[in-house]
Amino acid sequence: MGTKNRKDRITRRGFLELSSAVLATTGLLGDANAAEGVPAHRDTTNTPKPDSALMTGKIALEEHFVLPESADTSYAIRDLPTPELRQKVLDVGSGRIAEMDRGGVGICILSHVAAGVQAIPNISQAIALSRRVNDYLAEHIAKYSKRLKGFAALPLQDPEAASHELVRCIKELGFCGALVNGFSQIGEADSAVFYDLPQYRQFWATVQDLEVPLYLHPRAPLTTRQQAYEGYPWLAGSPWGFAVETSIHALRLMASGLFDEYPKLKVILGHLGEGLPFGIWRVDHRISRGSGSPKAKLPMRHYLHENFYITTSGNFRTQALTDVILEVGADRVLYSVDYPFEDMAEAAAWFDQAAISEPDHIKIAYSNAQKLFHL
Ligand code: GRE
Ligand code: ZN
Repeated sequence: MGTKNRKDRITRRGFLELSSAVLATTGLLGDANAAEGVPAHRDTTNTPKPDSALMTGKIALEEHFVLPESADTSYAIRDLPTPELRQKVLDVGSGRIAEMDRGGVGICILSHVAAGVQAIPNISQAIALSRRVNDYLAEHIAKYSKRLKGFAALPLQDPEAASHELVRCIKELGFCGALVNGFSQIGEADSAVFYDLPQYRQFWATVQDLEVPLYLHPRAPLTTRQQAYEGYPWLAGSPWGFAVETSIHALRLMASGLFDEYPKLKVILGHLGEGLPFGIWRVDHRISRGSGSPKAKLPMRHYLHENFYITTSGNFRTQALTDVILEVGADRVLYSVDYPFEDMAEAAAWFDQAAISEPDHIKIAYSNAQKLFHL
């Protein structure tokens, strides 16, 4: 096995030079024909230095706004720490478009900030808020319909209401799918309900029937359930807890047999897969050695490959991106920023120059998203 031996010999320093060759020999390099007919996307007209060329026309899908009346509530993100960030997340207009231009992003699919509707224990309030969020989003993106699209916020406190709201958002508001901020608090603040549970099967049936993806976005664990973070409460949020919460939620969905029942479901994970591409082999390995008995028929990695898409949001690291491409293939990786928590220009400065093949760059930047969302 030449490929294996060669990979084993790669040193950290040599890795970037060799990564394209490794992708080619492992069959993960994109088909060069995929690039045919695609317009030139490196806009060099205003940029004398070739290495500062901005790749334009990217599509980004973990990009957040906040409902004005929610900006100062506990169910909007607790850390809107600066006035600039607050102003950026409120802007669903020209300021946001200017930021997209700075980062070479042609289209953003917008979603409400975490934890949003998921953090409203009162069921009728959760239903009302999701309608308000979705109507507000539809009204604002209509003014920039070529640049801004929407993901539905869903009141998963009531699975049937969530199904109805998703249908309304797709069929009446023209949204691209849904973005859900992790588990829902239901009835009381100290509750965390995950969507592998039986009461959500009908909801998932609706998602599959509509043929739209569901973005499983992070939220932090409840403060009452942060024992391991004691003394380091900030670790429970975006630096680490986000990935822990979301990867466990995704593993619960896989292990429950959900994707055996609904094999066409499409779930999107951000932040280069919340650690799962790196860890999934060991999960299956330990299961195969008797540590665990999932209800699912197949190894977890099968579902990660077949039912998940992974975005680059807030994880601008070529070593990690290369691992994701090697694990799930470039056809399942999509560009994203995580604006305004991340910077459009910084994300582009990394991605546009990342040492991956040209066909993979095109797939991840926009062509995978064009296919997935029929854009
Ligand atoms: C996110 O939406 O992913 C996010 C937040 C808050 C801080 C960082 C972050 O909602 O990535
Ligand atoms: Zn986000």
